[in-house]
Amino acid sequence: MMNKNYFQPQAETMPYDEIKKIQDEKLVKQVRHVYNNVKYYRDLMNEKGVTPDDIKGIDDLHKLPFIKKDDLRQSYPNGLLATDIKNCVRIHSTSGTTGKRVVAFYTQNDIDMWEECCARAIVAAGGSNEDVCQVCYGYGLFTGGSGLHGGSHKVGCLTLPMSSGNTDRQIQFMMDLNATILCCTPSYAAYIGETLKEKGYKPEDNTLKAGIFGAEPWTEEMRKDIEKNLGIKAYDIYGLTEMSGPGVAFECEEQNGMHINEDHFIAEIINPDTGEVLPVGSKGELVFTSLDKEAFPLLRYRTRDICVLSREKCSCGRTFIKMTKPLGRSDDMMIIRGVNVFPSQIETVLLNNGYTPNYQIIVDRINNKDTFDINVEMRPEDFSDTPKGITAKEKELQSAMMAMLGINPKIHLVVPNSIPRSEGKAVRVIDNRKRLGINI
Ligand code: DLL
Repeated sequence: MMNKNYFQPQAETMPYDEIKKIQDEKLVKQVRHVYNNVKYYRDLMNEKGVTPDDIKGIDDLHKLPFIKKDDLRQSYPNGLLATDIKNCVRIHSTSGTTGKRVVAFYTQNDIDMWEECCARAIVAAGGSNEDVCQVCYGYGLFTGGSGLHGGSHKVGCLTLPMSSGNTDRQIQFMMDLNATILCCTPSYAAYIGETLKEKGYKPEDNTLKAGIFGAEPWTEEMRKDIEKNLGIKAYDIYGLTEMSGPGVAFECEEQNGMHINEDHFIAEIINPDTGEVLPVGSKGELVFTSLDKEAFPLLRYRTRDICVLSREKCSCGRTFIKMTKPLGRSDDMMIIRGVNVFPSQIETVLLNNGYTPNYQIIVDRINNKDTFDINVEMRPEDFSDTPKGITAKEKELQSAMMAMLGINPKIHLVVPNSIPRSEGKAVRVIDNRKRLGINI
């Protein structure tokens, strides 16, 4: 094997039969842990007539019930917790389909495993303890900031915990502290690239060498643009809060699909309509089972991300299976400015505030920034209001949306009955980012 850098070479390059053996053993243990500690999932297993004794290894995985976003909503906040809450050291959270968010719990071991996954991604992008890693994913409930931050620590990089936003300050720190690795959403990376250009910097003026970008769909064209404007190699990283956060899968130097950390997660592809398991190489919905998580272990979680898996040999020497970028979703979730948004959340806010569910969401990407507008039909009492009064109502609704979604849409109150009614399924979302080739 060529001399490559891996964070955990033994795990990352083990032959498939060893991976399978590890998955077999861990799955048997994990099913027992979940069955014994999570009533909600135990009931699902009982309903399906399956017991832990039926699961002898990954060939039996298909016998287990799926778990879906809706199950997480029903178990809010801690119905899927598999350990005493006193063993937990942190939570993160992401949007649910309506008002209730998903809350993911972590023990210290869960955090360590997650950060190691992120460290693998950083090392695969050429990172070492000589690097300066600028983390401008959001910190807080979102997993992006903490995940890459923890990974950067494990690698021993000097970590710049910038969080997102304040682009002038990002650029100042990047330049003054000689950042070498940039971690953020691809659209923010593109925006930083544009801003640098506007300020008169050339790509060679910065010390960056690599970027680790994910949390939202992006295209190969965007990758080329970012690489050119920043003078770096841009790596994709994938993950979801339900499985811990970023680092479930990461790109290596081949930049051709992301290796899934198979010693911690089992990946399956299913037909989203029937739930049937499809062979490797088929396009379908990605389903994950977390093998090591103690606090919030999910068995057969349906991600709703559509992708293809491949076990082709990779020139980087890693043996973990690869996934393509998500090629779309099997539900109506949108990712706007890196934040997951469901139309049902918007509907909940409208109904809670006395509006009818006649609305239209218009999303676009202009100068690498997502725009987010919602047209809403006025309530009868708004209709006779003055322009100033209407602006105040729009602001009020915007605050309510912000509280639910975590991002600010622009609200436009429009006259009643002006939003086209549909005879079939209402067209609630107009996502103009599709014209950029983004797999929404
Ligand atoms: O977005 C975790 C993350 C943070 C990943 C930072 C990468 C970097 P959630 O907020 O729970 O978690 O959103 C998960 O985002 O199901 C995908 O639909 C989408 N997603 C994540 N990574 C990618 C990617 C984080 N590289 C949802 N490309 C997932 C496209 C992505 N979509």
